[in-house]
Amino acid sequence: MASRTGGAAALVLGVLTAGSLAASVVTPRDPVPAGYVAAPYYPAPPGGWVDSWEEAYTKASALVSQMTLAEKTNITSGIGIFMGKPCVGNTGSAERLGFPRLCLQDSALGVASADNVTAFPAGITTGATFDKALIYARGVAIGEEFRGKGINVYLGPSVGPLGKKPLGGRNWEGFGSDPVLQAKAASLTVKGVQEQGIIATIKHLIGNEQEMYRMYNPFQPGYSANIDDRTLHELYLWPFAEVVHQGVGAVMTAYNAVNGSACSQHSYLINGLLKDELGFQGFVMSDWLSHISGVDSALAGLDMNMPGDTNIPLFGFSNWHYELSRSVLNGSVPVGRLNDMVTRIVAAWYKLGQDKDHPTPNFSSNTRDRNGLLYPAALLSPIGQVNWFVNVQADHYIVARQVAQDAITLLKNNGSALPLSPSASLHVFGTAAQVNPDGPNACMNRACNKGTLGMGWGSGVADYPYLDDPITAIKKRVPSTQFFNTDSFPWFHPTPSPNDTAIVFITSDAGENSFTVEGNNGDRNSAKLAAWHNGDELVRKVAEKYSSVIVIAQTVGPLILESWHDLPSVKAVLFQHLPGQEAGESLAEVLFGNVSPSGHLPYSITKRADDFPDSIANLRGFAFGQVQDTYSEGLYIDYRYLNKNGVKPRYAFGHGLSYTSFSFENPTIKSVTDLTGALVPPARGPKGSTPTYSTAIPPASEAIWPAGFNRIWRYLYSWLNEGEAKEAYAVGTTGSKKYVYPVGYSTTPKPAPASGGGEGGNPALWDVAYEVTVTVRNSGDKFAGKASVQAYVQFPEGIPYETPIVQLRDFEKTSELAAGGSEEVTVRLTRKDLSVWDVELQNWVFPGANGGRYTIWLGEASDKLFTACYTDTGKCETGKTPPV
Ligand SMILES: *[C@@H]1O[C@H](CO)[C@@H](O)[C@H](O)[C@H]1NC(C)=O
Ligand SMILES: *[C@@H]1O[C@H](CO)[C@@H](O)[C@H](O)[C@H]1NC(C)=O
Ligand SMILES: *[C@@H]1O[C@H](CO)[C@@H](O)[C@H](O)[C@H]1NC(C)=O
Ligand SMILES: *[C@@H]1O[C@H](CO)[C@@H](O)[C@H](O)[C@H]1NC(C)=O
Ligand SMILES: *[C@@H]1O[C@H](CO)[C@@H](O)[C@H](O)[C@H]1NC(C)=O
Ligand SMILES: *[C@@H]1O[C@H](CO)[C@@H](O)[C@H](O)[C@H]1NC(C)=O
Ligand SMILES: CC(=O)N[C@H]1CO[C@H](CO)[C@@H](O)[C@@H]1O
Repeated sequence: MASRTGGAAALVLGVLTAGSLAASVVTPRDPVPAGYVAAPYYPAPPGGWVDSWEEAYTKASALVSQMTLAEKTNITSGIGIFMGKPCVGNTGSAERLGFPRLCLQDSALGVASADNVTAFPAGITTGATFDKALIYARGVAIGEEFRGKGINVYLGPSVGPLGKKPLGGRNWEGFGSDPVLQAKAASLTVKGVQEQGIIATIKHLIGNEQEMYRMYNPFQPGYSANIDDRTLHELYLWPFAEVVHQGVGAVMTAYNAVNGSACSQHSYLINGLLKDELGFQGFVMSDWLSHISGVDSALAGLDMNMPGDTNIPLFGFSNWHYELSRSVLNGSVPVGRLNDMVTRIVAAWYKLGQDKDHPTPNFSSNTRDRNGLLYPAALLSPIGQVNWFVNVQADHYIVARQVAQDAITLLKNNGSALPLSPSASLHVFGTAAQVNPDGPNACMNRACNKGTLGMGWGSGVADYPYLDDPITAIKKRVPSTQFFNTDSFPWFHPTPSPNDTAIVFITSDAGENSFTVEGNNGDRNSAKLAAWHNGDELVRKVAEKYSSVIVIAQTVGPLILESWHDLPSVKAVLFQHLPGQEAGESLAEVLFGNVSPSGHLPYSITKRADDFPDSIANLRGFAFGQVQDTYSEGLYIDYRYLNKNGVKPRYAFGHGLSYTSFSFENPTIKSVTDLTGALVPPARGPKGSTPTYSTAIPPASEAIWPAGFNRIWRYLYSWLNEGEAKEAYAVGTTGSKKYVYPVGYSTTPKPAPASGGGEGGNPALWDVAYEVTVTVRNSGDKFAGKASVQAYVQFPEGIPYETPIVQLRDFEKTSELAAGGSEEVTVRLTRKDLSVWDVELQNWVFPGANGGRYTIWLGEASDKLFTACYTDTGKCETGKTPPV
């Protein structure tokens, strides 16, 4: 979503620039390339037919049936941006019936714009742990903090962008450039958060792989991500399916378009894929200020408009609220659609138990003072207490530090340069070793890269309560450490002794396009994959003088390391990713060998940026009309592309070293559900029933302003003037004017898709087909350590589908194994893991149905697969040559 204050400003500026450029020349859209179609899909499938939601829907329909029209439309829309009350998004209420305003708050890594909260490590850092238990524990802690602040809806986690473009600005908010890593990390996060009674929001649906040109404005549509059906199912939609299967309460659409149609009003995407095929039962909200139509977005399946305004905010206008009341009275939006919208929202509220003892918000997104404007955007606003300074941190620093520590990814360690001895002579270079001298929160929305880089910028941030920086933790262990707080090699520098070890900190930042930082407009469009502040040159200079150099990167994503990686003095390279508030001790514990590093790369690091094709390596630049971002690489992103094309990366997806070594012993494979002969999943069951309400247009009186109501200026309401309400009602009941419905609009329900049937799709897709078990031994003799077990599938040869050579399907991490110690680890492969999306059948097909050997490869990285198990023979082998 757009950030606190920058979003609106940036949007307005963007409009002005585009306008003065050439308003008359701009055509509405450049053509979407041939073959990409946003097909109509109507009507919106109502929610409530899945068993696990039945109780919530029963309660919801009892409440909704008592609501007036204005109460219903009040709940589906926000009250307006910066209206206080007090979150980044706030719905209207139906107070008469005890339904409160809902508070929706950023960010994916902790409570944004609030005091006394934990700044957790970012998604990309969390993904790098490859540790399910830890990912879940972080979700629990995040959920506790959102609850403690009285929030209803957590605006996370993010799995879109998926991370196909290394330069993309918001990849760091998600968990890594692989659908399964994203899917499992996001669903464990959702589980942890929702168990605390907070509605989680999976975002952004879909194709938001770059920041530039993502937004619609009156002069230019947002870019169109053109994605074919199979690629959408097997890559970009996969994590959404998994998280819907987990029971997520909310989905946020993306700013951009897919196949030419804006995601917030894309009927095929929302009605077809999300609500029918994936059986999503919660509610769908727009991203902030991306709502561009009233009737059409409702018909397309959108349920909530955030933050309520039209896409030019602060004029007191909304496409919904009073307009939605009008659209129902005048018959353009069927009453049943509105009832479904409200019921979905109210059902999610009941499902998460928010009708019982849910705290009310006790903080303000708009100020850190105790008292503030109650309606900041209203100008003439009463003042009152807005912050109660509730400390929600508990002991969450422990899980935050554990994630930061277990994410640290040791890429290179030549000659066992690491760990360091406490008697080492250390010279530290780079401003990132120390917290920003102006304070860790000095820049609004972290829109600067100064000092330790613990998170990217934009709406996906939280305020640091403190930032434990690396230099403090290093000096605690080696007080004699010399620190050169500079990103340029000092012009006068005495020749170091051969015993001196240099540690060089470098960074690379990115964020949301509401801010431009050092020429980077959200995406890394200016810095590209080089370290910021000439960090690569700093490393080279240090490497000239010192005989032992350790490079530490705080980074949003991959960097090109080639200009210094192979210099003889560069002994070790570590990625801290984005460590959040616990950047110091977590690192020092690893540097000094108290723990072995155990993080693994959640993306590949190539030798050159153009080792990837143009559609991955480059951002789409300006075009008159709609920018077209066509996914011509299909399934082949990250390691899938590199493997197919025989391009050796510098470091492959999943790579990460330890101070010790591990062996995989006694692998076994067990068939759990026999899928022989079952090309497609068993036929789905019929949909359960959904709530029924009267379909009659409600009387105009239900939407008329109450007498003497004291309106707040620019606050968005759901009422109409008496004349307007009566006029609309007359249109609706006499049919005197007809709404021009979108092409393909229909009120006849479509047949239930064969690939659906439960939350996330056909329930049989989650049947476990095989379990693979292996004993992992710490084969070193000195250090304890945690091992990552990654399971990749290789499809049978000769099947009629081209598939990537290997694809991650499951992962587990061992507990800390003492030298010589071992642990049994089991990974699981479901029917879906062994299937491909068949675009003709519109179903998941299991090409091994008539035999055919799947190989399940196990290893510590995508290029270290030395153990193989075969589904046809049920046998396993170790010491194999990896397939890539
Ligand atoms: C995009 O277009 C392709 C090709 O026509 C189609 O298969 C796919 O379903 C479309 N996706 C969406 C979300 O409309
Ligand atoms: C809509 O919500 C606002 C904010 O909570 C409230 O003041 C107003 O009374 C609500 N309208 C209706 C019809 O309940
Ligand atoms: C603030 O938080 C506390 C504790 O979570 C909660 O009990 C309370 O209702 C919240 N609201 C206010 C206004 O204090
Ligand atoms: C009904 O109201 C909506 C919202 O103002 C408007 O877009 C639509 O065109 C109206 N329909 C008719 C038939 O007038
Ligand atoms: C490791 O260091 C040794 C000696 O400094 C050098 O000969 C060797 O090439 C290095 N290996 C790598 C992989 O950098
Ligand atoms: C370097 O370390 C060795 C072994 O610890 C020591 O004998 C030697 O004096 C040190 N040299 C310098 C220049 O400090
Ligand atoms: C315990 C704690 O961190 N309390 C802080 C909560 O926020 C207020 C305002 O920022 C601080 O003054 C407290 O120290």
